[in-house]
Amino acid sequence: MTEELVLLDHDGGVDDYLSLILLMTMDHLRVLGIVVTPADCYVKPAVSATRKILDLFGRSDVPVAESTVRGLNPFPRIFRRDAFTVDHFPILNEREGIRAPLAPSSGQAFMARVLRGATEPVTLLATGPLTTIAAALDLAPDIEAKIKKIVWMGGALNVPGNVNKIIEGGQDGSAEWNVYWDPVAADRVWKTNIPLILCPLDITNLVPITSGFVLKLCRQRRYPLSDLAGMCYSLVTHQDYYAWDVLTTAYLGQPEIFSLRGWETTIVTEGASQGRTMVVPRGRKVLAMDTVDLDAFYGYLFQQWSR
Ligand SMILES: [Ca+2]
Repeated sequence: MTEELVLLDHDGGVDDYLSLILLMTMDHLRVLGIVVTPADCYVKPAVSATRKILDLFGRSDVPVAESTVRGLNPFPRIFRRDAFTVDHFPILNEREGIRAPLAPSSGQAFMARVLRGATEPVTLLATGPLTTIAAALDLAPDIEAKIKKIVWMGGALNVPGNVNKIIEGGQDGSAEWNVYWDPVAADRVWKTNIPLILCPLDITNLVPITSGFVLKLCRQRRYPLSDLAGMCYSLVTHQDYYAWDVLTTAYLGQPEIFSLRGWETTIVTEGASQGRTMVVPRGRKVLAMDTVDLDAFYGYLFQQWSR
């Protein structure tokens, strides 16, 4: 069996580093590169932290690229500053200098180049907005054929969104943040024929990060990955936090613990519902993660991070 080729496009939030820390434990995948989309982060420290995590894994061969796209609805600054903290974690800075290469081109150009050069279609794992993917498709429309599927943390199908009505005045609360950041980009991807597998809020609502979970991870701190993951989670224990991106990523490692369900959907790009992933008859067909074996999911995290 050939290895599955994967390109990760993340947006630098705490959850995104945890996803990277999980993804890099999956020995059956070949990670071709990592793109950082400047959404839920400040991008320089997010790129730096990403490269340092690769170095920690001994995977300094994996290139990292900085996307230069912009969103329509920026994430609040208070969410974005965690990138600076993670970039200064002691475990990521024992050694001076960074080895994992920084791609000389923009993240979107890098994505297009990697996909064009891939020997077979590539799975895109996207844990942030779809803007970089949309930009890469605009740069190089032929890469659509090289994308096997997009596994995306995004959308809220039959539950409320997580864009706060008060912080984001004028919105109706139906949008999920990764769509809301750039609904036009999501719509661009919706208009392709690329198979889409969503990990929407409908299922991520089942995986809150509890204090008990974080403390259990701390009990196995003797493993460097548990120490690092525990540090990341400690930054978010004061707020309502979910394993949004981590659950999405776990699908690549343990698809058999999930069930999928098909939906017909459209992206609302304007007005008070912009960023809503609306279920409509004859809409764009997507698959969404529908159920997950929770014990198996948490067990998988504790197992993968025991190294
Ligand atoms: Ca993210």
